[in-house]
Order: sequence, then C-alpha cells, then structure tokens
Amino acid sequence: MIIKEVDAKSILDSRKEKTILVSIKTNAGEFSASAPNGKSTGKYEAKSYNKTLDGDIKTIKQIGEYLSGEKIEKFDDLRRVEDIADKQIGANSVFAFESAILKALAKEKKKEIWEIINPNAKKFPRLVGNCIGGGKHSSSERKPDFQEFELIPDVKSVEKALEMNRKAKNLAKEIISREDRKFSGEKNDEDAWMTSLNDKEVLDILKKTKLPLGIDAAASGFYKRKNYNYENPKIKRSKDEQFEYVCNLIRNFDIYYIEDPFEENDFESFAKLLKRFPDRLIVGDDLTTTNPERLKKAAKMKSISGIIVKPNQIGSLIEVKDVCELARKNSIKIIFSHRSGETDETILADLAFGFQADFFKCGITGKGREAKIKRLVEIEKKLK
Ligand code: 2PG
Ligand code: MG
Repeated sequence: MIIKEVDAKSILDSRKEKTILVSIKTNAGEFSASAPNGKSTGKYEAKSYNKTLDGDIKTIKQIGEYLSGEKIEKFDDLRRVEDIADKQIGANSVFAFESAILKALAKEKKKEIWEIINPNAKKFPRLVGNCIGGGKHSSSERKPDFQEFELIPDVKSVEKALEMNRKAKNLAKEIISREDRKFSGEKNDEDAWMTSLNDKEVLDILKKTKLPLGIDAAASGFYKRKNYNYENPKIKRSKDEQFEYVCNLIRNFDIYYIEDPFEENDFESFAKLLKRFPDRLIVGDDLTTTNPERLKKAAKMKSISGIIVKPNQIGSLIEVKDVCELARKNSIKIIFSHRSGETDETILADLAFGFQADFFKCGITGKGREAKIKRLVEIEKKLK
C-alpha cells in the first residue's frame, strides 16, 4: 500500500471535547481514523499531542508530504512511520494515523484489519461492561467514589455476553430507581448509571445480577497527601487501611476483577493484593499506562495479573504489540479498553481480536461503545 497524502482535522468526542481525525489518501482509496480522550488519565501516559491539537494537525500534514510515496506492506512497517513521527506528534495523533494506515493496508490486501495483525486469531475476548459509575466520570454531587462497576459475563459468545450485560443493566436501573430517591435515569460519561449511592450500596445491587463483578477504583483520582480521600461516606483511608478495605470488598462481594485499587506509584500494594488473591484479576491501568517499561516493572514485582491496553495511552501500535507480547510471556491477562471520551471509531475491536486480548472493556450502551462491540460481534459472525 502506498501513502499519497495525509490530512487531519479536529472532531468532537462523546463528551463534546475535541479530538483528532486523521485521513490518508492511498492507492487503495481514502481512509480515516480517530482517537478517543481519557479523563482519569494516568500520570505516566504519553501526551495526547506534542503541544496542541492544532499544532499536531499542521505537523501531520508536513509528515504526510515527507511520507508521500512510502510503501507499507505489513504491520511492522509502522515502525518506519513512527521513526518519522516520533517526538513530532502526540499519542492521539500517532494512534489515529497508524489506524488509518492499517485500514488502507487491510483494504489493499483484501483482508480484515485483525488479519494484518494475526491471521490465526481465534479466541474472542470476554466483555467487561461498565454498568454503574462514579468518580471522575460522573458529574453528580453525591456519587460512588469508585469510577466503574463492571459486569463480566463468563460466556464464549460476544453477542450473548452483550445481551446478558444489557439485561443486567436494565435490572440495575430498576433497583437503583427503588433505592436511590434522587435517581431519574441519568447516565455518566461512559453511559453507565449515575447514582448517589455509595460503593457498597452499588455492589449490593450488582450482586443481584448474578454475573461476575469488577471494579475500576481509579484510586489515583482520590489519593492526595498519602491518603485515599473518600467522599461517600466521607472518610480518609491510609495506605494500609485502603489495602484492608479493598480486601474486605473483594471477599464480601466476591469481586473478580479489580482495576487500579491503589494509586499509580504503589506497585507494592498491588503485589500484596495479588499475593492475597491469586485467583482474582488484579489489573493495572494508571499503574502501567500501556507502557512496556512500566509493565516490565509490574511483572518483575508480580504486581498484576491483568493489564489495561489503551492504544492512545502510548500512541505507538508497535509498542502496543510489545506490551501484549510481554504480558503474554508473563501470564498477565490482556484487557483492551475504550476511553471515557469516545468516537465512533471501531478499530479497537480489530486490535483486541488481532492481539488476542482476553477481555474487552467497552461499556454496555452508548453509540461509540456499541459500535465497537458490534464490530467484535461482526467478526465473530464472519468466523462462524
Ligand atoms: C479507565 C478509563 C476507561 P479514562 O480509567 O479505565 O474506562 O477512563 O478514559 O477516563 O481514563
Ligand atoms: Mg481504569
């Protein structure tokens, strides 16, 4: 596939915030791709743009002129694009640019995008669906301190899992309506129910769905001056108290999936938790930020049994590949994830399937989230 021209512009994400859309003209036609935006962003994430979105838009056009005539034959050729784009544009721009390239390459080769990554991919990831939310993704005054409460059906079919999550989400709505007098059906950034109930009350509700449960505490979001500062109810927890609190929740609510229960520098507490609960998924997101070096540290310290992979945390798809290989080598489960500010871009599903992710964290409802899950279902149907 030969790149002819590159263009970029800004579009709005699901939160109505600006993000980048990159378009390329090639011998196989015109293709475009966009990047999402996070809100509970980890301190160690790559910057979304070198300086500004507008600056990256200009630079991408220049890079396009430089790359005009460049031949891309396979996934690893993205390295050549990165050699040129590196340090000139940010992670959102690199991700959108490389995604557009993969789309063109797939078209030229008459293949699906995931086949460019791994033609032998077979296993489908399990859905991790955000059902009820709090933390930085919810605008209500009173809310759970944890950011996400997830449902993780244990079935092979993606289509079936989605149906189970939808039903459970409706059931959760009925129960919240009864128990939270303030609730009238509002949803948060990720289209999860927004409630004034607290973490334990929410977990009590979700237990009634009888599905395996998960939380994303996104604990860096309420960690300040060496304490975890809870608001609902108001209580400060020290590092040790936070550890015991999380252990109690895992036991009492039989939580299967625990993401970022501690702040983003505390590899030790993660390791202690995994040692205590070797059969649970202890997941790093802000801890690891899809960064091979941070994953190496987490693997060495035995901090996690699962890693969130958000391509725009690092930008480079070559590094996403490195992270997946490294995780696999260390028996760490791979969870491909959306961001809280999403677009209708669906390439995340192809990447997750191509890299043979174990889980796909992508909400339950909402346009941009459904589009991605639908793409995964489409791949599943085509392979039947
Ligand atoms: C997370 C993500 C996605 P954000 O913390 O896991 O759910 O949130 O995109 O705001 O970082
Ligand atoms: Mg997270």
